[in-house]
Amino acid sequence: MEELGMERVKKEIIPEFAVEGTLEETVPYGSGHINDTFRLTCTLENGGQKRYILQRMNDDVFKNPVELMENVMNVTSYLRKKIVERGGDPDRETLNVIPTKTGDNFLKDERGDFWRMYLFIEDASSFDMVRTPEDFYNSAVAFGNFQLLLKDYPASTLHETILNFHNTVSRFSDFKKAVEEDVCGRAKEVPGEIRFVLEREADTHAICDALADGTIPLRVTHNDTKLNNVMIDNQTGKGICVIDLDTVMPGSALYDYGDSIRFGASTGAEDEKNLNLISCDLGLFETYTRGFVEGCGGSLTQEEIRMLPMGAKLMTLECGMRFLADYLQGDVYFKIHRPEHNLDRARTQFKLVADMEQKWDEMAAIVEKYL
Ligand code: ADP
Ligand code: GN1
Ligand code: MG
Repeated sequence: MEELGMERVKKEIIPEFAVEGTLEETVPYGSGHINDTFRLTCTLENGGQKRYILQRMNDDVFKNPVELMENVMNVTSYLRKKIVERGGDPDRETLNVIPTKTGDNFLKDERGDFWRMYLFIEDASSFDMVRTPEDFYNSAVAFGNFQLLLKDYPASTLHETILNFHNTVSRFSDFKKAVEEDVCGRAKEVPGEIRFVLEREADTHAICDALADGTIPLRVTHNDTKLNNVMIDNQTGKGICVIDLDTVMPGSALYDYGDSIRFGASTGAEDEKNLNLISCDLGLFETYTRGFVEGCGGSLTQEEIRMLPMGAKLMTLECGMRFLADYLQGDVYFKIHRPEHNLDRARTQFKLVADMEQKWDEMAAIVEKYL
């Protein structure tokens, strides 16, 4: 995708959307690795303000933005109904798509880029690090609850926006291919990291096999449950809204649980360079487990609960493989902000996996309590 000029965004993109009031400010926003996000502030005639989120969808990552937006529209209108039924505020508790002036749910601009707009969720924040265990607990309840709300959603009507997104077996084979092709000649710099992944091939089958033989059920899941994909209400501290719905697809509860642990139960940032600062905090692991099981409202099966530690380990290993593969391929998928950014990210993930392996019995004992 091409670089974005702010003037072009203001002149050519924003005027196409049905925003209220006069545009005052447009700023790049958030720290997601995939889309280009902007926050818009408009002044209303009555002197009030209205804010929006504008995103250029990443069509290198999402090959079919039209299908993606179909998923987003269908899932958000389903959630809206459920939220209204329970007496909630659908303008804050789910994403709301702002149409274009011609009534479409996205804009395809002259260059072929895809854009969409959401109502900005006010009085709420998303965090890149766990501030307090309460935040992490509340995010767990929100992600668990998200899955519960979508329990009866007709999964077969969802498009698979990224094929085999959390299929760790196919992720492993993609990784091996990236090592073999070694298009940038970087493999020789990272033999230890590559070996770390290759030694764990057997593990990559655990969740795929359990899904295939029916040991655990296929569900509608979020699949990208990083802490910064949930909005925490500034007043109540509760997880008010799950955002970043691009990867809502059929999956396993273990994916949603595991991805949150990988990001939020780490004692350091995803891209921390000092690996001595990285470990899996078992206090946070337990806090999240409690919140997620509660949020799922009794819908998790005993086998799913038993396999939660495997969810945490495999989502972490998978993410590490993806970061390292991207490093080997020349940083073409995840946004990077410095050279070796993806390598640093991969290393934190492997450090976490190794730490989880050390703490395996304790992790198993913690989840046992929630059976
Ligand atoms: P990415 O796929 O790149 O991660 P996200 O959809 O997660 O993109 O958006 C990036 C960030 O923008 C989020 O982490 C959040 O801070 C902010 N954000 C996204 N949507 C909204 C919204 N509707 N209201 C307020 N903030 C939002
Ligand atoms: C990406 O979009 P964002 O930043 O929430 C990625 C996730 C990774 C995550 C790692 C569509 O999430 O799968 O786990 O980065 N999203 C996609 O931080 O690939
Ligand atoms: Mg995000």
